[in-house]
Amino acid sequence: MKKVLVTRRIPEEGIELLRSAAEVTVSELDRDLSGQEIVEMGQGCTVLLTMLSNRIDGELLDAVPTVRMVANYAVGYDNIDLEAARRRSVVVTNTPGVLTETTAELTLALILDAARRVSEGDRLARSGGFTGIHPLFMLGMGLDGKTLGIYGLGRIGRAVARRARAFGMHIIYHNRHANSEADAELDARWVSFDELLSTSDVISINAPLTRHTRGAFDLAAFGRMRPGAVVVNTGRGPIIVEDDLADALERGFIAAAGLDVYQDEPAINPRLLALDNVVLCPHLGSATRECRAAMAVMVAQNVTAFLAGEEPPNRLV
Ligand code: 8YV
Repeated sequence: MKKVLVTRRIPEEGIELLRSAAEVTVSELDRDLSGQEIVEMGQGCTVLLTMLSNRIDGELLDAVPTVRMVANYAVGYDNIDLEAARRRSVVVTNTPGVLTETTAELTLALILDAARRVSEGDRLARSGGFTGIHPLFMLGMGLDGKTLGIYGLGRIGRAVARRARAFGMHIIYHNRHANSEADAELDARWVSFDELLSTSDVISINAPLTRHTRGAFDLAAFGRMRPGAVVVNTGRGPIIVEDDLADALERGFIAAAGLDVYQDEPAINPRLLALDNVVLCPHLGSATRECRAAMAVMVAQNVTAFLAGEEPPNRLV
């Protein structure tokens, strides 16, 4: 039987499926494996089942020459050097689709929280700060009739837009290209990046991390936004320059932010930790029992298809 290394425990549904087709080793360490540990534990394996936190590059692949497949337990794959995999004829897969609605839910949670100051109010209430309501107490921003600007209108961006429409929001978006199907479905309008920045009341970042998106939200970008704007990021941390976001929040360029992803996870910029007008979530976008189980089955189906000599359903290279 071929060997599979699973670099971190995933839901049992996936492990069971894997065990029907391979000899499976699941790392028992309750933490991310280092590259060196993956190399050591991956010797003799045909498949590495990896997490977003595992950096897979050419050097690592050369050190585990039996590996023919990297099955990522995530939809995003910026942790994998696809070109290096392609050059070595290593197949790479991801888990698209099953986390779309789940991640959109968390995006709305952050939008609502940041706009209506839920977490801030929770902290205040716990620390004895609720001494009675008054007309100017903790005013936030209402969403009804406001404009949501989506940066990256892919599967997740569209699921965010559908939910936001139920809250009475108008949708604009910026992608490299307009998407006429989405325009019709969501009554959405493609705008330039500049227009997205200057006309959105809420900006939701739902793009993958690429050389085009890395660092797109810097001080200049925050400076073009409305002073009352709320920025939410459930895409990838490095799309925002965190120090610039801290500057923008401190200087009142924007009103609030909600983050699920960070530039250097799991570290969180101490300047953001110190601010009350930013909601910080520990990368929970896909963190529901249902979603993580579906991801586990999907990653396992990719592996079992590959081991059976078939085309894995979610092949990237
Ligand atoms: C991961 C994510 O799914 O799938 C992605 O791209 O960003 C995450 O939600 C999660 O880290 C899986 O453990």
